Amino acid sequence: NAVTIRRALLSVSDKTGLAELGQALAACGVELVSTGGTAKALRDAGLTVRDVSDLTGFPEMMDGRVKTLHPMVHGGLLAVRDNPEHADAMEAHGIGAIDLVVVNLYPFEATVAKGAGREEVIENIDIGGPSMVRSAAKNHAFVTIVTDPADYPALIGELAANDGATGFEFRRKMASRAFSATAAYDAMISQWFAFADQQELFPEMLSVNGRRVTELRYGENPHQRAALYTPVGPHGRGIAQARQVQGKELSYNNYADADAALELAAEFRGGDPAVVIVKHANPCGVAQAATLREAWESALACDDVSAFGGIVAVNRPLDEATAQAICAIFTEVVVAPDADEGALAAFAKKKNLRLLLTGDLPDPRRAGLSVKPITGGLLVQGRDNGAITQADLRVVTKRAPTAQELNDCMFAWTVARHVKSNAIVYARDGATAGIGAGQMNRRDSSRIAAMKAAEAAEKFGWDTPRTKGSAVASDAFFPFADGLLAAAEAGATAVIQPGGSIRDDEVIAAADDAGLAMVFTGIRHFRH
Ligand code: 93A
Repeated sequence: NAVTIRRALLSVSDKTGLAELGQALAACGVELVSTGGTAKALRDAGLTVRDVSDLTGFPEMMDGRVKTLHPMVHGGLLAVRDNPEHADAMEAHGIGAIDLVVVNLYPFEATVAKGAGREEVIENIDIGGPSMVRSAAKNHAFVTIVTDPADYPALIGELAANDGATGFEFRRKMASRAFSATAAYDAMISQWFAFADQQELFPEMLSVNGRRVTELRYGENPHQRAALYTPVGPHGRGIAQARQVQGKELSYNNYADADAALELAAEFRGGDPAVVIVKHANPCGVAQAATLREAWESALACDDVSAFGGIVAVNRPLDEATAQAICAIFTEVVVAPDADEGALAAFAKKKNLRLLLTGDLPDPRRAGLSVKPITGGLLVQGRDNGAITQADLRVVTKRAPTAQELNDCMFAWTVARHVKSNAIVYARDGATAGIGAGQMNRRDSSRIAAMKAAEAAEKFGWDTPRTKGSAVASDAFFPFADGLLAAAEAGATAVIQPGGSIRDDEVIAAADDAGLAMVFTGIRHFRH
């Protein structure tokens, strides 16, 4: 897979590092072919260069609009070297192979930035450059493409290490960068059109990064415009692809909440029947039981006040009994992999309720990116798909958790990663007993969760809140013992948390004093 570079085509607007690169290539015996300005710069550096017009048999014409757009160039770039028909075509037309392309494009962005007029901007839409970049990158099995002067040293290093050749891995990496470069270039052009035409920047602006599925009535608030997009390129199936069986049009907030509910329900993919109730992007009740119907009752009992107007997601096809129970309270959206005839009939009576069928639930551990806009930029990170099993837990207290406590710990931990930080989740017997979300300190989350559990006990006439004998999960370490003590006070007997605080010793001692069993996960799940 090593390809020796015999002929290089250089055509660069940014001449940074060009002379050094030309010298290095010439030293390897590479024939240099160039367009006007690039050829001049190379000759000024004392190098021998062949003009591209000599190669094509055509002069550079029409103000340079047509320089390299020619079969002598693109045939030399695109030919599959080990394909006999391609070789015959090269032979028949006298096309010579081009092994290396060094191109950087007309400075479109800088031209716009300096406030140039429309004609000058249009003239700086590079056509021949991106064409060569794409031809070379497509044929990276044989051709090396470099689009950024910052990569010249790496190219020189690659040639030095391989006796004037490049390896496949290098070519593949550079091809990937090349397509990123042309994609970003076209994105800039598309955005300039949106501005230049004085169109509202929205939503044409996003047209290069995604496909608009539908415009939504409004965004998070009525004065905000909004739309649903699906990314260009490969992506899984999720809420954006769900089939809406009935109900009112989905709103922006419905999509966001339904997504949060689906993501948590997906954690129970293939497990016992599970029900998730979400409100304002946080779960307010989650339970697993022998049937969906029982799981629904148990999830609802966690915080039935918040569940009003909530979003429900389940991990298996909905049946009639569960559908009827859900219909008994006001629910905005129901998300399920599927629903049987009886369930569909039950929901049909609630005209406004939106029912979304997703098919197989997404893999909760799949890779992917999450993007968050900040002033003047975007923060991009990998999905939080880190996960642990019971085997990864480290017992840090004198008392080890019982099997029941361990199960409750894992359940609480699974829910906690889907709760906004600071997240505290109490769980017992496969159901959340209290959830504290989004507080600025962990002790408050702990207290709120316990308060909700106490309210539920009062309402449902239980002798003790479900936090009694529960496990409590914290999405990040307890920095002080107070949050943990608040949990003990609420009746928790087991704790699951990442550990890693400089005061872990204090926290562990407090847990031992309170007779708690505590495990460390070694991984945290902030969600801001
Ligand atoms: O006007 S173009 O779109 N037509 C072409 O055929 C063409 N070939 C190369 N622009 C073209 N280029 C661009 O010229 C390259 O992408 C590079 O940015 C620039 C280099 O021109 P020069 O060597 O004359 O400075």
